[in-house]
Amino acid sequence: MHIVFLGAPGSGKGTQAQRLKDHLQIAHLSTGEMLRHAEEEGTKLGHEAARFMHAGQLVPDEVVVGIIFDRLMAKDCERGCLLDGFPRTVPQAEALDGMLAERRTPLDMVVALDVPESLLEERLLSRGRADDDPGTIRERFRQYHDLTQPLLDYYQAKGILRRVNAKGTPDEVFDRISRVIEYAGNPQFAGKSQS
Ligand code: B4P
Repeated sequence: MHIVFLGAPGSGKGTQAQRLKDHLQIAHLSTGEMLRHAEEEGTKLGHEAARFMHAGQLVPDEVVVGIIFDRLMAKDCERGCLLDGFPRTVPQAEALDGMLAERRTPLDMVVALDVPESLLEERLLSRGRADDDPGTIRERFRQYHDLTQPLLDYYQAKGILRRVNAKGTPDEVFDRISRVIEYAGNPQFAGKSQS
């Protein structure tokens, strides 16, 4: 099973993907985490990515696509994976389609987390990561609107977009996501969520 988590900065992609991977027993691929790890390790890639992340900008497509391509080839992704924060642009989505078509493993679902922007800013400011200061947050929202939001139409047209209200506690949001996945016929969730 291949699932993409889509949402604005701070919408809870990482928070929810972490929970879901334990239920589905599939790999969790977070491009944000991979890039921050590369920065901590002081690699050339990390150094280059940090310039963009600290400015609130997206890292260039070819860099992120290269990382995901290598990671998708790993053994732990054979049963599928949860993509958290990738794709974030239409060219990234097209590259993912190409990669999955080569493996003959279609993308099953795109879960879009909907949260009002005022709440997002509050969450990010209280998280306090290096890229969470007010100026950087504004730029990250701008990039989201310009480059990532068009993916909602992209996946809607493919019929695999599922929008989830991501306002509320992490438990409440997880319950809604579980229902969406259960509805799509995943047996791991049968009987878990209440309506
Ligand atoms: P990411 O690491 O993906 O970070 P994010 O969008 O800020 O956060 P996320 O939605 O995962 O929110 P989280 O669960 O942490 O990206 C960071 C940067 O990496 C990007 O800006 C970009 O530069 C680069 N990058 C990553 N992928 C890329 C790509 N594909 N292409 C190009 N560049 C890329 O939650 C946020 C906070 O809210 C946390 O403190 C959490 O505890 C809290 N929270 C979560 N759910 C909550 C809830 N329901 N209620 C209250 N608080 C909640």
